[in-house]
Amino acid sequence: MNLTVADVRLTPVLVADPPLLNTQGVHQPYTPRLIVEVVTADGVTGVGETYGDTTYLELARPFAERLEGRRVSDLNALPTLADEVAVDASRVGNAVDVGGLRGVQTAGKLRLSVLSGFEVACLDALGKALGLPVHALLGGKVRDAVEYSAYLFYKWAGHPRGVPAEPDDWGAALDPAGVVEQARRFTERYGFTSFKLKGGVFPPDEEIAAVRALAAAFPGHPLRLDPNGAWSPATSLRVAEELADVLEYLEDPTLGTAGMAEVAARTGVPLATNMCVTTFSEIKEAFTRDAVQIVLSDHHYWGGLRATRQLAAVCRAFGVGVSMHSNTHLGISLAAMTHVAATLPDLHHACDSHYPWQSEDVLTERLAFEGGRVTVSDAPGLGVELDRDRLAVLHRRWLEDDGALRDRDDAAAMRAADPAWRTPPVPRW
Ligand code: GKR
Ligand code: MG
Repeated sequence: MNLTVADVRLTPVLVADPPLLNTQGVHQPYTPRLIVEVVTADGVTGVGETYGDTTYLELARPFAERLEGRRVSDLNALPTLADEVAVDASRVGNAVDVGGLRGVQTAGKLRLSVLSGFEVACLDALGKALGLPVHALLGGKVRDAVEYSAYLFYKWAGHPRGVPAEPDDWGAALDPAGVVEQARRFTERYGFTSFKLKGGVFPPDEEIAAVRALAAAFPGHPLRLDPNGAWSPATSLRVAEELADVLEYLEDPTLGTAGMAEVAARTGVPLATNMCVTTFSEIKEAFTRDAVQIVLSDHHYWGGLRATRQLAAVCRAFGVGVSMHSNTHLGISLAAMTHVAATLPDLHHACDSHYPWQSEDVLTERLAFEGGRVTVSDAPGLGVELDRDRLAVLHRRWLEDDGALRDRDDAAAMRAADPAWRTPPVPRW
């Protein structure tokens, strides 16, 4: 068996995305992702997926060159390769719109996000070569299916008039009734039983009303609200107090460890984060100050599936819960998330996934949610197959784009509807 990497293919794509609202603006009609293929000397191909914005591509290209000639089993060498890849630090700030939603953006984090796509591709190739599923390479699954939450968004019916976009059949959700209707569709289509609402879009009282409406429509079901740090500690405490009886947790109500610690000290509602703790170096202060009770891991931030397991171990040591965050992603990432989640013993909250919002994919067969769960594949590797025709179509869209959509920019997308829109101050309320 020859596990040497003979070829690496990088294919940036633009994927249709509905007009989902968040505190910084609205999703663009198409979002960039990068598909990574690693081919061994024996002709085994492994696939991975990560962010596709320009800054990530600029790192992925030299990373791919360095990977050739190494073995797909040399996973511990990947961080060194990532460190060798130079980052033009002055460009890091360009990702600021979305970077704000992914925590503080740094060159080191960009490298880890790029690394994650290659690690997943190497694991997929290694699993295929050995005839083992990725979860087995991580030590084996402890569950046969992984539970996901319905990820609810305030949403327009369509992208602004004149903006080229794919239509979607979710309709608008701009008030409590619309949010409940969206949640019903999620349960009908996918069987989800826990719900997360992306907040920070409307004044807090409107979002409190939406969560109250969800609690009335789905009594006893786990509910979360995530304004991406749009509130001051005082507002966060008021929302926590008003929703204490129905929230499973409040996610990133306010920005920064100090603010999160201030809120956590004065409410019994657990606080979760994918913004305050996004790197190993942020853990010590946040955990010792008891600023967060649940860390939402994301293998794209943390540097891959094995790093996600390390994070879970640290969380366990501190008695902090762990679950999973998601940005817009395709089926390769959902497969990777499911494999690693299947191996985490202390996963007690449903994971987040944007996947139901993605009508397009690069796989021959979409992953399915049944009863809100994705079955853990026991097929070799990730258990997914690339659809080259679909990949070519989505890549062509990227090639034909004039550059406007190649970097996610939710504020720019919002300006198509409201030319006066500026990224709101923090805290917004
Ligand atoms: O897709 O609008 C979005 C989300 O707000 C995303 O960017 C966040 O990173 O889903 C994420 C979150 O939980 O904060
Ligand atoms: Mg979040």
